[in-house]
Amino acid sequence: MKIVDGKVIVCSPGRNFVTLKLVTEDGMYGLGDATLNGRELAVASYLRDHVVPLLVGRDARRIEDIWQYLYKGAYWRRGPVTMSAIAAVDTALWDIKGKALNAPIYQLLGGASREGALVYGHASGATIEETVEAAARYVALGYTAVRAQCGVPGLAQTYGVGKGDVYEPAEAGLAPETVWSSERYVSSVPPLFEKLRKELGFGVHLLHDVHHRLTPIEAAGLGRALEPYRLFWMEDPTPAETQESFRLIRQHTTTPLAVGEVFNSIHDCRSLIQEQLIDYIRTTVVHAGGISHLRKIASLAELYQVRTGSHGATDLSPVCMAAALHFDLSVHNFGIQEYMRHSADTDRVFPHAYTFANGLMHPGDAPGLGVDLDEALAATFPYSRAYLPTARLEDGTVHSW
Ligand code: KDG
Ligand code: MG
Repeated sequence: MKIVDGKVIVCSPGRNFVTLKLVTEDGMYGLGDATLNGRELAVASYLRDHVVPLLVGRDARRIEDIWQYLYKGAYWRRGPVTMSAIAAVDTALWDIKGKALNAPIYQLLGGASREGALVYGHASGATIEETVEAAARYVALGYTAVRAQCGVPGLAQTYGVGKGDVYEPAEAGLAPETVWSSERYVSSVPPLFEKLRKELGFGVHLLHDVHHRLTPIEAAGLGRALEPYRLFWMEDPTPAETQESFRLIRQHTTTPLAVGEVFNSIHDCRSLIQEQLIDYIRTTVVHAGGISHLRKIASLAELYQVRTGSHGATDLSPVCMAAALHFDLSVHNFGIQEYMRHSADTDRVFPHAYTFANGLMHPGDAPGLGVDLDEALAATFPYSRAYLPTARLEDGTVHSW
């Protein structure tokens, strides 16, 4: 089953997406998400100019061999651009394999380990009251897990706080700069969760994302202050290039920790997992080398009772969402899946079989991924430059966010 063509489709139905479509000699095709928010065209070129020429003529059935060939053969290993490109190839090949064998991918990964994947939605608001109302709306929709983010008094704009019901992580044009204050932030979070628990009780899982903005000791203090509200997790408390930072946080708090949406390889989280410094690993299909590599991370994590909690913001396309759900349904140590609903235009461009009911999602039983791409419709939504915002402290110093 030779690969005869590889097409890179860049479109923007509400936001930018990069999709790889691999075609085989018998006319079968598979899709892979290659979207790297704010750096989309770098991955598109990596695929189009450097990877697709290497794939033509190869046997589409040899998923692991092609993965190793692209990873080891490039000499330049890891990094978000390389690993997103490899992820797209890997996902597309799993899609083809599923279609060829007439089976949904999760059946090829060992079958379902559960009835559905627990997902969490995103509640946010400028004030505590608005955020509590948004969280209550998710509960009314059937969600049993909700991430809550709130505006910070004294800061004009806070990343992670959506506008209306849609939260889009990038903004059109050049990267906007926002002002950040960790002092103002850390004192604003405990009252939010106090109010959420008062209004919603303890029957719903509550999550919070720190977006890598605190130092380890600040994060330790916040984790400790949040203990009475029993969070499902505190996410990305500090930048994780230095995996040892988490030792310090861990010494001070029992609030569960999640990290890894920006990781692209098992090497980024090896110490975090082996030293049990985290509870959830957030690596995703698209940014961490595809279904094949994510399964290796999950297997390592399983040994240490670390569970998965894959990133699933709207900048990860429905192709990635479908792949994530096949992974989530099958791996034993699944924890939770992030689910930010896509815009109506995105859903029309990427028709899909996955469904949501009663707080759980299922990838469906269509062969392969169960997601398609309407290329004619996609062509009506051309690429449009957009960036994630950046942050500076009140004195102008660039800050992690
Ligand atoms: O592209 C980056 C966003 O997807 C990310 O900042 C959103 O932190 C995020 C999350 O947890 O969804
Ligand atoms: Mg996050």
